[in-house]
Amino acid sequence: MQLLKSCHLPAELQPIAEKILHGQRLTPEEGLLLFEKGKINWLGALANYVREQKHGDDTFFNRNVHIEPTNVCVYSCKFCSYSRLYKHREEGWELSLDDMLNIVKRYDGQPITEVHIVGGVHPKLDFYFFKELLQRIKAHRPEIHIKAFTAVELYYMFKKARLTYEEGLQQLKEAGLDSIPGGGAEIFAPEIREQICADKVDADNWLRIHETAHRLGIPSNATMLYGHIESYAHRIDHMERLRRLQDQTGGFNCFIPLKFRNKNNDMSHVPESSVIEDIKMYAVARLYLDNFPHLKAYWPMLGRDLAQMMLSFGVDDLDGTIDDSTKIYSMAGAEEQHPAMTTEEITALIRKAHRTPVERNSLYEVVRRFDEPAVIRND
Ligand code: V47
Ligand code: SF4
Repeated sequence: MQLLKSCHLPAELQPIAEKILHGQRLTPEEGLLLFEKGKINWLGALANYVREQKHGDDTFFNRNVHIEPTNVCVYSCKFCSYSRLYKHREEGWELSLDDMLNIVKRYDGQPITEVHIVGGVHPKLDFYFFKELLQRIKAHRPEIHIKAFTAVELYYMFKKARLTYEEGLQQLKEAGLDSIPGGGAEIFAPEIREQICADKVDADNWLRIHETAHRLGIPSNATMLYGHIESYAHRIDHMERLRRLQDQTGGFNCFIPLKFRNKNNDMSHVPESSVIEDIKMYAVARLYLDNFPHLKAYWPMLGRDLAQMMLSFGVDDLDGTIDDSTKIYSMAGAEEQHPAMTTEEITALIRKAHRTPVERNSLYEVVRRFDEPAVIRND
C-alpha cells in the first residue's frame, strides 16, 4: 500500500488506487485514465494485488487439443491470416467427421480433458454436421469437455438452419456442447467493426448468443482483439459491455485479450503493439473486469516468454498444452510456429515465475496441484 502511494503518480490516479484496494468498481472514465496515464509498474502492482486476492499464486492450465474443422470462410475479416474464401477452397482445408474423430482418437489413453473446436464459417458445413460431430466425439469419449464454436460460427449455423439462439444452443448442448470459446468478439464498437470485420455477427448478437448460452447453463469465455486501429476508449467500451453482461449472468469464465499479429493479412501495414502496451492491456483488463474470475494469456499467440511475464501483471491462466493443433496464430506470424508444451514444460514455465501450477478442467475445477517446492534452474 505504502509502496503504491510512493510511486510518482499523477494526482488523478491516486483515488483510483484507493478504490481498487478497497474492492470498488472502476468507472469507464477511470478505466480510460489507467490506459492513458498509468505506468506499467504501478498498474502491474495493482493488477497483481487483485490477482492474488482472487487466486493467490495459483496459476491455471489445462491439457487440451484443438480441432480446426476448416479454414474456408464466408467472411473476410481484414486481420485474419488463415481463412480462404469458398472460391479459393482448394488452398484451404476441410475435415470430414471421420477426420475429426480420428484426431480425438489419437489422444485415446492420454489425459487430455478438453477439445477446443473453432474454425472458419464454411457455407456447406451446417448445424446438423456440427451437431453430429459433437455426438460422435461424446459417444467415443463421454468425459471429455467440448468447448466449441464461436458466436460467429453459431450465428451463421443457426440462421441457416432457421433456429433461434435458444433452440440451436439447447440442441447442441444435448448433443455434447459443454462451453463456448470467446472468439469473434474483436472490438464491439461498430465504427471499428465496419473496418476490420464488416460482414460478420455484430456486437449485440455476439452478446445475445453468450447471454442465451449462460441462461441455458453453457458457460463461455470472452476475447478482445487489441493493438490495431482501436482506441483506448474502444477497449473500455468493449470491456464495459462484457462487465454488464457478466453482472446479469455470471456465465463468463475468463477474459482473453488477443494481441493483433500482422503477418499475411490485409492489415499487415498496421504495426503490432509494443510489450509495454501489451502489459497495460492485461493489467487494465484485470482491474476493470472485476467480475471475471480469470484472465488468460493465450501463449500460442503471445509467445511463451511474454505469456510467462504476464503472470506478474494480473494473469492467472495460460490455457493449455495444445499439442501443435492450432494454426490461427502461427499463420499470423506468432513466434510459436508449432505450439505445444508438455505438462513438465508448462509447469516449469509457471514455477519460474514463482507461481504454483494448477492443472484445471475447463470449468476451473482442480485436476491436480503442483505444490512441491520449485527447483528453479537458470535456463
Ligand atoms: O476471434 C484471428 C483471433 C480468434 C488474428 O475461449 C487473431 O479459450 C490476433 O477466440 N491476430 C479466435 N488474433 C481464437 C479464439 C480463442 C483462442 C484461444 C482460446 C480461446 C478460449 C479462444 O482469433 C478470433 C480473432 O479475434 N485472431 N486472427 C490475428 N491476426
Ligand atoms: Fe472467418 Fe474467423 Fe477468419 Fe473472420 S476471423 S475470416 S470469421 S475465420
